Amino acid sequence: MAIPSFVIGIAGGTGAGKTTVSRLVTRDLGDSVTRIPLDNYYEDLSHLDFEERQEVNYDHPSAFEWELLREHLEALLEGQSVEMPQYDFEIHNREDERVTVEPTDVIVLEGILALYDEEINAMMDLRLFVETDADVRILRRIRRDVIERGRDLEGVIDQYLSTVKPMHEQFIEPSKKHADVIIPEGANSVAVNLLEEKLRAEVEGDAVRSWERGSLEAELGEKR
Ligand code: UZR
Ligand code: MG
Repeated sequence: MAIPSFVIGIAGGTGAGKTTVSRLVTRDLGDSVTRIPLDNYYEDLSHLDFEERQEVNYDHPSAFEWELLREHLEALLEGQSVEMPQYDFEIHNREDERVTVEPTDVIVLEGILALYDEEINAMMDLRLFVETDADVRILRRIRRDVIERGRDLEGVIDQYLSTVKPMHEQFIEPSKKHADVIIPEGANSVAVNLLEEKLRAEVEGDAVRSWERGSLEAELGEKR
């Protein structure tokens, strides 16, 4: 078991390419990385029936069990394993089975609101926001939900207009200000390659330097 040395958050709107970016930047890290989908921390909604669960606003911060996620990240950072919940989109609920997650060198938290919670942000070494145009995102969302998940088009459009879009504007887009790096157009190859190299250096233990978050403006100012 390892004590994680590098925690990355990847946020961005639905269909932005977060999952793709998180897979690509960690593709050579093998067992040294753990990817945590924020979706797995949707609240347990077993007390509601299916119809009620369909009405839940899954794009609002209140849909997530932040406390559990904080506990789990803290435990992983201390080198302890956690029992991570699993989420089933078909039934809009948590699965009964949890999976054991062991701490690894690199941890990636990925999801629409991955940069929303202050305490969780404070645990991250690198915060990324994947920024992709809204038209591209909705087209991808339609492809995924209608073609791959068998939902009907009307429902996807209604959900987009009633919750996905307004919540994006209210909570997701503003969380961009917590990002260290903004990646345009999802899985762009230059950004992905830069990040891959950085992560490889972290895992191999020969990262050039680590830094503290903040503005470096003053550093330059002194030398002027
Ligand atoms: P990504 N979501 C569902 O559609 N059903 C659920 O049971 C849980 C979540 C959607 C959620 C959000 N919202 O837009 C999206 N809605 O999953 C986030 N409405 O996932 O980042 O992969 O797009
Ligand atoms: Mg995704």
